[in-house]
Amino acid sequence: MQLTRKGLWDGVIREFRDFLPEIKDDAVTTLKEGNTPLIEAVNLKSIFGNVRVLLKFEGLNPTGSFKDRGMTMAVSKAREEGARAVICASTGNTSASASAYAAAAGMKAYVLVPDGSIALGKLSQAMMHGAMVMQIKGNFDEALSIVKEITANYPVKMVNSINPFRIEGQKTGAFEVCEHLGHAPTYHFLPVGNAGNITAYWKGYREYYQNDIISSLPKMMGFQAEGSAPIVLGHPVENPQTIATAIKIGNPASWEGALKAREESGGIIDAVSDSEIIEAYRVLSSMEGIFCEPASAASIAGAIKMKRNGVLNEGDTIVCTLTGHGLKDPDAAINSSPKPVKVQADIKKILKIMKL
Ligand code: AN7
Repeated sequence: MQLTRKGLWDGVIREFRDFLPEIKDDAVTTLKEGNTPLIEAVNLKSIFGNVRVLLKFEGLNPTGSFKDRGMTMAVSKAREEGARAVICASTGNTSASASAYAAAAGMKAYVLVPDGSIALGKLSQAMMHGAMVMQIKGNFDEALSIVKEITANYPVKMVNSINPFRIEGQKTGAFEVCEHLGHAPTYHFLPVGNAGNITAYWKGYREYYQNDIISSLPKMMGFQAEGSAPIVLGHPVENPQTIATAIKIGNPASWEGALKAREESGGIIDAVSDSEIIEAYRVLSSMEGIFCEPASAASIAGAIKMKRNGVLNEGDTIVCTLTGHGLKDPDAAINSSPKPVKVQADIKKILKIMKL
């Protein structure tokens, strides 16, 4: 028998080369991101009836979030240009991804995160990958404006999604959905923070449509957390609040991109409450065996809300992007679950608890 390369995956830059800006091969920095599963939510029939629900589980990327698709592009491009260091402001996942890809590229990473508002898993990643982690006594929006000022004046490459290469890489999520399904879904649901991802998915769908790879486009459905919903309100939020720290953002960088996705696709940008987010988070992990982080569950919470409001019809196919892995935020998981039972190492007592 001979070995085959069946199933091997070379990362989004090489796999989707024809649809991405050119990068010299020796600058490509990849952790083989992408190729995440599109999982059918078979147990959610009680909620969704005959609406077909598919989950794009981006938590299975190398650093546990969708950010890796954009980061491979941004860091590879920075490396090609000869940059020695990258910088980002982050609610956590961007910092984890930037730190990992910078380490792989042999570059320095500087990350600015809001003190006390970043999930433990994400902080531990940035620290382990050797980034210079700065915890700002302020929120994400303040951190981002400092990063913008630094990159305007110093030779450090910005890898927030204002960097257009981030959006280019992230659009590959839409390509994969089309490849897996064989067509575009009717609706695509996403959580919205800085609105980079909804901008990127819409760009990806449009490019496949323009190239006749798909013959219809989905309606883009973006969901912010109620206490951090600037796009829904139509103005920045000074002091954003939500349990979903990843999307605790009051002044999104890609605001215009989100409006464009909504208008061109005939979709919506709406809000879900923290309790709706937590309900969806728990439903997914307990009924489907899929553990995403709270911000990711905003997409499912949005889909549940749309089903209840009669927006979704029988026969519709919807895709929800689950942007990050549940292990990123163990505190949120533990705080929203019943406490484990403490019991002595005594079989009788254990059997009693098990009601056997
Ligand atoms: C799990 O890491 O903004 O609307 O700095 O981590 O493209 O911003 C994270 C955002 C959704 C929102 N889900 O995506 C950051 C950061 C998760 C996230 C979003 C984020 P965008």
